Amino acid sequence: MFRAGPPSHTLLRPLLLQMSLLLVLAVGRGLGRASPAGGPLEDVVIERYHIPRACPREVQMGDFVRYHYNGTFQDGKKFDSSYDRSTLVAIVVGVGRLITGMDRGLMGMCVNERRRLIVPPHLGYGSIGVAGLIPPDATLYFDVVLLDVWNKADTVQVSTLLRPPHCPRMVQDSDFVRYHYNGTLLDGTAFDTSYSRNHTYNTYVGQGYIIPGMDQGLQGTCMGERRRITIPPHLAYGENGTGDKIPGSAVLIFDVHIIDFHNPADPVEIKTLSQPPEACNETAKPGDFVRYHYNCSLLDGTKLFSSHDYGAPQEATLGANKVIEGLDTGLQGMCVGERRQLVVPPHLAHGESGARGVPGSAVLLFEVELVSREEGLPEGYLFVWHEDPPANLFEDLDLNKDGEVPPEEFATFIKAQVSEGKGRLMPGQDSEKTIGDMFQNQDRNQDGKITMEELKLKSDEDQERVHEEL
Ligand SMILES: *[C@@H]1O[C@H](CO)[C@@H](O)[C@H](O)[C@H]1NC(C)=O
Ligand SMILES: *[C@@H]1O[C@H](CO)[C@@H](O)[C@H](O)[C@H]1NC(C)=O
Ligand SMILES: *[C@@H]1O[C@H](CO)[C@@H](O)[C@H](O)[C@H]1NC(C)=O
Ligand SMILES: *[C@@H]1O[C@H](CO)[C@@H](O)[C@H](O)[C@H]1NC(C)=O
Ligand SMILES: *[C@@H]1O[C@H](CO)[C@@H](O)[C@H](O)[C@H]1NC(C)=O
Ligand SMILES: *[C@@H]1O[C@H](CO)[C@@H](O)[C@H](O)[C@H]1NC(C)=O
Ligand SMILES: [Ca+2]
Ligand SMILES: [Ca+2]
Repeated sequence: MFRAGPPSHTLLRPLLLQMSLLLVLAVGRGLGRASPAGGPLEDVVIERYHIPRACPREVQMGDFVRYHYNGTFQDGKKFDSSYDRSTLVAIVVGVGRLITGMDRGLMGMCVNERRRLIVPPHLGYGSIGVAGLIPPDATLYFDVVLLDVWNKADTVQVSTLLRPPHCPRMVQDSDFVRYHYNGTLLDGTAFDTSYSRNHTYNTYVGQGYIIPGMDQGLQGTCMGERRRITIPPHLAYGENGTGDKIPGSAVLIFDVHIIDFHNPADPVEIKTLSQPPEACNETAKPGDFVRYHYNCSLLDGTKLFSSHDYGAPQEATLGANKVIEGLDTGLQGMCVGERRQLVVPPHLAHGESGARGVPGSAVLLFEVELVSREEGLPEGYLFVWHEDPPANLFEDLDLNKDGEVPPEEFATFIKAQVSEGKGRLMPGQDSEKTIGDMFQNQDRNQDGKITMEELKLKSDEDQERVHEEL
């Protein structure tokens, strides 16, 4: 509901009298006349018959108010009621736009307070009355309930309900925030809540995507913070309101709970929690095959995934697009035995649309521990020798010396090289599969055996390619 168009700044035109408020508005006023009895003039009598426990603000001269009322004569006969119209009264008080009795009678009122006002004729419609509706010299009785009060000079009010002790960073312009909210009017009527949709409200802040009061009110919040944001109508939906839940000229209260936020420019945040007891010389790098334990949660503590659920560490080749980018980055540079905390923004995780169990645009919190690391091979290689390859490679491969090398001979030879520590296979893949792939690469005519002519080391191939290019 906040995806209003461009923010509106034209909300404070003087309220028109079109609200069809014939009677409580001042009309040709019969003021200054003596009371019928000729004695001193009576003032309006105010009976405050319901005063709410909390009253953060009382009506003052010049405030705008929204209220409901019933107007009756002394005999109880109704002459007017705001309930008979679709809109309640929304008007500025104390400046002569209402009959004087009402202007005075509303002063000092609290939201949700109920008053009975007894308005003598000279503070109402005087000795003239209103033709056909109010007889001359009528005393008027109003039952009034105040629903809203604000002033043109009001700004966004913020009060912190719960601030987490640890707040390394606060929301600022152009951050993307995910939050829950309950929206109510000043009198407590709920108009909307994010919980009814089962997901957070997500938006950029400070860019005019939301009402101006919310753009301001979210600034400076921490992750996990609960805050009450009170927004006057000129920074919300103005004199016309919106939908059927937000009336015109309404003050809005949003209780918000910040789940997370990030900036599209954010990198992965990496914090080492503990180092292994012994110094490590070699840290994980792209191409390495690693095993790691991890716990993954949302920033509000909701647990999502954990390697402990599977009883075995997760395995991955780094830099091979096998895990989300932020996790890959966060695992690089780790020592075996090190523990880290990673905060991964959504553009380096599951993005705007999320994934199974991961809400769209969610920031993820990882705790990772590197369990093992195997040196990777250069890109494109399946096997490398630690030193120079055998001088007569084909003869060594051709175990039975019949001039051809079938898969069995090839596999036997490579496995022997590995077990004798002369070379190693690409980590992270079943060795039978890797050896099978190597055989396929060498058996260039695909007849199931490798000949002397076919056999060629990748390093030589690469060199030839370079020569060709020269
Ligand atoms: C006005 O009268 C209606 C109907 O009797 C009642 O429901 C309502 O509470 C009254 N309003 C006030 C402000 O007394
Ligand atoms: C929200 O979740 C509750 C409980 O899972 C479900 O009853 C309700 O229909 C859901 N509402 C929406 C709008 O998805
Ligand atoms: C409110 O509604 C009236 C009548 O529809 C329209 O003329 C006016 O421009 C609206 N005001 C705002 C601030 O949108
Ligand atoms: C919204 O109201 C519900 C129900 O009262 C409450 O559980 C929740 O914490 C409230 N959320 C906020 C952000 O105030
Ligand atoms: C770290 O490097 C030093 C010197 O290069 C070496 O003596 C030591 O064994 C290495 N330690 C590990 C754990 O590899
Ligand atoms: C994950 O959480 C479990 C307990 O829930 C804990 O024992 C384990 O150390 C955590 N793992 C990592 C990698 O932090
Ligand atoms: Ca052979
Ligand atoms: Ca062949």
